[in-house]
Amino acid sequence: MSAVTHSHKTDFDALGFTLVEDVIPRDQLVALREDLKRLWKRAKNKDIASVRVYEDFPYFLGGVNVAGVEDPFVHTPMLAAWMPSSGLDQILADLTGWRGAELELARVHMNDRFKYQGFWHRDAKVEKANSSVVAVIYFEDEEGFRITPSRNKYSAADLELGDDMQKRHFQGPLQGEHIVTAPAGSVFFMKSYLLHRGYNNKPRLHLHTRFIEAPVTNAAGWAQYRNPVSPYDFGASKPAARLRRLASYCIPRKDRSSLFQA
Ligand SMILES: O=C(O)CCC(=O)C(=O)O
Repeated sequence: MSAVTHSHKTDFDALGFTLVEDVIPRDQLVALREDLKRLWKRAKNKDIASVRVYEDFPYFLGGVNVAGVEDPFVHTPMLAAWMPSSGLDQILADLTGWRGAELELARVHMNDRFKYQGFWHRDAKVEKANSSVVAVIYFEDEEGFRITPSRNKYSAADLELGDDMQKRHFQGPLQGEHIVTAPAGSVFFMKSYLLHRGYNNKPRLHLHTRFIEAPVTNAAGWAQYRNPVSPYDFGASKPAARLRRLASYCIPRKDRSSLFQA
């Protein structure tokens, strides 16, 4: 039976996004979460090179404040085994009507002691409005992700406001934005061109994926996905610079609070 209800489909068509709950069964969720936490620990100990450390995640004490692991399927065979059997292929087919879906990006996002407040941006050009979809798979309860729906003037494909906003690196609130509340085990699907920004105020752990339309689905091949990124350069910043940056995160700025979690 498909997890997609009439209301998911209506939301996806009208807004460009929808949240599907209980995609990951409870026993799998617990095992996957533990496996991903082990991955996170290894990344903090610099055992994994293909990581993201955002500008606003300075590391100081207790290991690297890792914000993402780029090649999760290489490092967590459990996640790689789960992915093709997740049911995402059927959900994507039901929501989009695509003949098939190809995985174009997979990255685990995490963070602990700082908030994340990203800039408004699109993940695909407006030309891909109906052929590219982001799916965010939550392993912990999460709240804060901001998105503007397809009919909102900032997301609208026939206006340039969204692209302008992206160029301005804007972080403040936008009229008509939705704030996503996602329980662990749920998956948030959104058209990739919609204007959105990451935001969270609690430790988080999710798998960020992006799919494009394809002639067929080869779900078994999804776990083969590799992200061609260079290893993170841990030597690029000096302790004094990290300390200065850490201090600056205590101070609220225009359209941005301090980056310490509440
Ligand atoms: O970190 C997040 O929650 C969102 C990241 C994001 O928007 C992206 O990777 O496109």
